[in-house]
Amino acid sequence: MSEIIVTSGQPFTDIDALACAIAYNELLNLEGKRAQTVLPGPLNNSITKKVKEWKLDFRVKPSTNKAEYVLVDVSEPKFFANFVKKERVIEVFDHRVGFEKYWKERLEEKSHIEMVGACATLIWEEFKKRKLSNKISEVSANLLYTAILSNTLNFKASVTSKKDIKAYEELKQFSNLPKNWVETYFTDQDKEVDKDIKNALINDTKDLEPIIGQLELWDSKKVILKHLKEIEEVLLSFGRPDWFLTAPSISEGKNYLFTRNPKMKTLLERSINAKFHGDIGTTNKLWLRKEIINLIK
Ligand SMILES: [Mn+2]
Repeated sequence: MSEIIVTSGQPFTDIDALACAIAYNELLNLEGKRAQTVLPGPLNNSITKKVKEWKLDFRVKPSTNKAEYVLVDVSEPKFFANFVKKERVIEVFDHRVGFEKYWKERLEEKSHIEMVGACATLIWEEFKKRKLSNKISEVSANLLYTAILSNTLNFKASVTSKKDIKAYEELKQFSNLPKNWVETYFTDQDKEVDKDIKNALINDTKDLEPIIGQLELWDSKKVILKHLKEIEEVLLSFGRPDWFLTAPSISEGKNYLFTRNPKMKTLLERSINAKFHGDIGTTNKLWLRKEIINLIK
């Protein structure tokens, strides 16, 4: 029997990909199967210092090329890690649209693509289906729990589904996290962004028409007002005048927006009902960038 490689294969690894890969590897091991977790991309901001202190068992390169592959938090073949042999993929878990039919035809019931807030929710459902939820380790439960929190922006993002809420509640009993974990987890990310806002923004800007920078923060008002000059420098460096920043403020459930461009202000007022005072705008609910893009297209 060849070994199974559980991987995600995005250029960056976020908490959802990390959680899904490690927890699913554990589920395979509980069933007596040999597996390894391979995550080649660098870990992004959503994997905080405290998360990194947990015993995270993964490698960045596969130790074998005679493997079968399970993909988590990704389903579009062009984003798979380059070592993945597409014809040897045996199972896929994802929460993105576009490749449901493709994988259903190839993998049938081993294709798990559903539009939930976090892929971690689908992995937890798999533990239950396979009657191994009581055997989940504390680290895997902590990871899945945190991934749901992160991908749903503390349940304030509109991608949040009932299944995410249920999984989160069920995982709590198997996890071991401090009482104030929600706030600690998000404010730790705010601190990192505050230390190096330029880098954080460069890594989360989409060079579209217009250029849209994003910073997802617990308290985005506090962080962005301090750094307006740096934010403007980064977004102007893309070379065009049509730019804006969108900064979901998770604790408040709304976005702060920043642009100096009157055309962009009008666009945001019309599309997401933003209210501008000078160059700073606010919304009355929390918007993800992908939702804003769909509306301004
Ligand atoms: Mn995800």
